Amino acid sequence: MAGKKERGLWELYSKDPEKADAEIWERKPTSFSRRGFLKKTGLASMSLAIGSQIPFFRYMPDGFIPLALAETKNKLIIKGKEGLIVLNDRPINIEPYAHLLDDEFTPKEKHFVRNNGLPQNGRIEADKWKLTVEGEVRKPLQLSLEALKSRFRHHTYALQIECGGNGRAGYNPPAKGNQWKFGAIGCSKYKGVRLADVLKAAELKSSAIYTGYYGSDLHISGDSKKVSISRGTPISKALDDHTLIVWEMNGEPLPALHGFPLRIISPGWPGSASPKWLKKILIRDRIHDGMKMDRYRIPKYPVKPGASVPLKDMAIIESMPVKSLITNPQTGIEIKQKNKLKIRGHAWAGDRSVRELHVSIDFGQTWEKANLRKPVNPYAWQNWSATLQFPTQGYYEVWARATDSAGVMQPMVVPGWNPSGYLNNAMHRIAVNVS
Ligand SMILES: Nc1nc2c(c(=O)[nH]1)N[C@H]1C(S)=C(S)[C@@H](COP(=O)(O)O)O[C@H]1N2
Ligand SMILES: [Mo]
Repeated sequence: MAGKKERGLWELYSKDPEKADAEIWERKPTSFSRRGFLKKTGLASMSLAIGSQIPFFRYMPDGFIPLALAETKNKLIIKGKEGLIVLNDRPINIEPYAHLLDDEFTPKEKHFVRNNGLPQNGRIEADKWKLTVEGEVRKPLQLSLEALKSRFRHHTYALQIECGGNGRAGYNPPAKGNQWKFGAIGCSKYKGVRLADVLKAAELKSSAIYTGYYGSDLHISGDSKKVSISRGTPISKALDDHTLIVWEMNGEPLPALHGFPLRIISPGWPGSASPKWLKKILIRDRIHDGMKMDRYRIPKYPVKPGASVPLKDMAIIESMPVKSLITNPQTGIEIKQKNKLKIRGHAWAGDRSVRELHVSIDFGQTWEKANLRKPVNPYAWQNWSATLQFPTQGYYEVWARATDSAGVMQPMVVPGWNPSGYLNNAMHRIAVNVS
């Protein structure tokens, strides 16, 4: 039973969500736990906990934790990324709240950061930088930044990068690793050259089937003989017109945290296939076996939550699944019942595009189609918007659900459990209090 202590939490939540979140976790009420489900709760106690009536209470799934009671708090701050959630500071892992991703293209200040090791930032001299292309090629290359920029045609695209572990926090039992919520996704504009053009110049041998990428960051142990991460993709992805070697993000040199001076973007695939501080492209005659190639995999068949799955039964993740965010308003908004609420966000679908976006204000009983824009180019996220009218006062949640070009929809609840907590593309929702 939610006690007196929860009374008024909604009020605090709508004024100062971070403080309210902190209070929720510090109180550790017995009626619900962070990962557990609410014990069967009646309308009266649920309303009391939220501090408001709940018009569509009857549609709430059993054990459902209303969003107003289920967020986390922020402690650390990283320079240039103020206001974002710091999940880890060694290595640096930071994500924005969903409402900070409202821009059409993600500014560097709001783009998530996922580091596996220790970047050598501050020790990087761009004019001495050399990119090596070797392995299964007839003409190995060593390119300075100048050579790369002058030899190949430039392309600028808006490209989405999402960490394979985005949404990991939703899995139960929990997976090890950064507990990403919704923010490990960004879509910024990048300028660079096509990886395909560079590989053409290096002349791929017919034995070339996979790439292996190496950056200059050190292993987290500081051991210079170890690599922090080295992943790659099948050659077909490397040859895609939108797989770029980039040096510019949103019209500026690539920021240090995002891979200055060079990185690859393999858009729509787990972010781990987009190496930062790029030094070497190794063309392989087999599936790359670099550091962490055994990670970013999911079971080939559905498994029981908590199961351990042998590596031979795990498949490498390629395209990321369809997903969307509500980026405006911020969750916890308070509105008057007579007013309409304009909401908007983004939707994306890995290698696919998004065909439709629907929203619901009654816990999924009915759905309304939102306006959905086409992507500015393939692999850019798509903006959507909708206007809502709430029938009565009370606590509502707005849910958003994208459908991709193949007809695949986002699930409402977290999808199939997997040991490392990848690919959680459950719907995003915001809390709305109508008075
Ligand atoms: N060299 C290097 N490249 C890397 C990583 C890394 O740790 N080192 N992390 C990868 C992972 S797991 C992700 S999700 C993306 C994140 O890119 P971002 O930090 O620019 O958001 O970078 C990828 N590229
Ligand atoms: Mo990642």
